[in-house]
Amino acid sequence: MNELGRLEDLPADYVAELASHNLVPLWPNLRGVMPPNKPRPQTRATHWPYATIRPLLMKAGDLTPIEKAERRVLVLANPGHTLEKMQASAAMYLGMQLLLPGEWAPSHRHTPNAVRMVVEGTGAWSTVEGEKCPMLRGDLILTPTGLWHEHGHDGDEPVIWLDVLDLPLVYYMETSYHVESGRQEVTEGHGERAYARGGLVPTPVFERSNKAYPMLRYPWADARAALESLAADQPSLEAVQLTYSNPETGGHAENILGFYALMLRPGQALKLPVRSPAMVFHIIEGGAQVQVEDQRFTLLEADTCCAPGYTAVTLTNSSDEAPAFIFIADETPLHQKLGVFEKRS
Ligand code: 1HN
Repeated sequence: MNELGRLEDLPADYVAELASHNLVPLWPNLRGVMPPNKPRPQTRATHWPYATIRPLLMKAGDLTPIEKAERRVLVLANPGHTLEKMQASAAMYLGMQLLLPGEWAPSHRHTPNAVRMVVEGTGAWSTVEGEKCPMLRGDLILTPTGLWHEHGHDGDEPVIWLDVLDLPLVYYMETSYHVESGRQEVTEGHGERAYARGGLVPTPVFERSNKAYPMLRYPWADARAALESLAADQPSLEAVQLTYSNPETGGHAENILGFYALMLRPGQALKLPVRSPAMVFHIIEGGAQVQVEDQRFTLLEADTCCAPGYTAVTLTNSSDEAPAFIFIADETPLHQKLGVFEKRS
């Protein structure tokens, strides 16, 4: 491959004159924007232990009342993107949110898509477009683009959850904004009841659901039972994994990011294929080693880590006796829709 000319090879007054006309020579930058054979991700494999986050988040509870925060969140920022950008990867934002008993995070809607993975505590709820969703450990609750959502807490202990948003992408596209409102009216109907069994969907004798997002809450009790059942049914299945899907379309639950629940059998090591999307791993139950090329993290329950795309990742259950349950978020739907999805091995 040819060595291309550098910026320093050009006369400084020429470069300055170009800049004064809003012009830039391509060749000194060409390899940077299009490196040979594979991308050079800014995303770095990063581990955020829950034991580090929790006390700092509780301190935020002391320091900042909910009225002054609206959403009391510590952002899990990837140092490869610089902390100010608040990105876990190119398209993914992660935050750990605290709601204290009696608090209310007011209703709003926005263009970025979000999900919540509940980490600890009971008594909190999210009302999404009129549907009141209880928040229990391991539940996944969707707040897709444009849907009203607010969080409240009738319990007596702190509730903490992990927010996953496609904010970096939506912000980059200059399409990110929000709208506020008062309290929502709670309406009838719960997607997780209507679509309680995979493969059996409500039949449109009169009118088919016109909801773009018919299921908003995916209870952990159901996801866990489905994983156990899949593992028992297929003892030789290597990746015991479920996709959180839209039960009407069969596609991904949201448009940009993909969400999955994975069960590692006792003692299992699972080598994932090398693929283009970045990934996030969050331990719901148990513990796991996450090996990202030559880096190795030991994840305990409620820990979170991320891996850039185009890297080899191996997940190993830390226990020989009990399964480990992992929540995964990735950029697959985005890559597939854009036609840049790749699997290398
Ligand atoms: C948001 O709306 C929530 O509703 C949490 O709980 C985190 C981060 C950026 C933008 C919007 C929420 C968010 C957010």
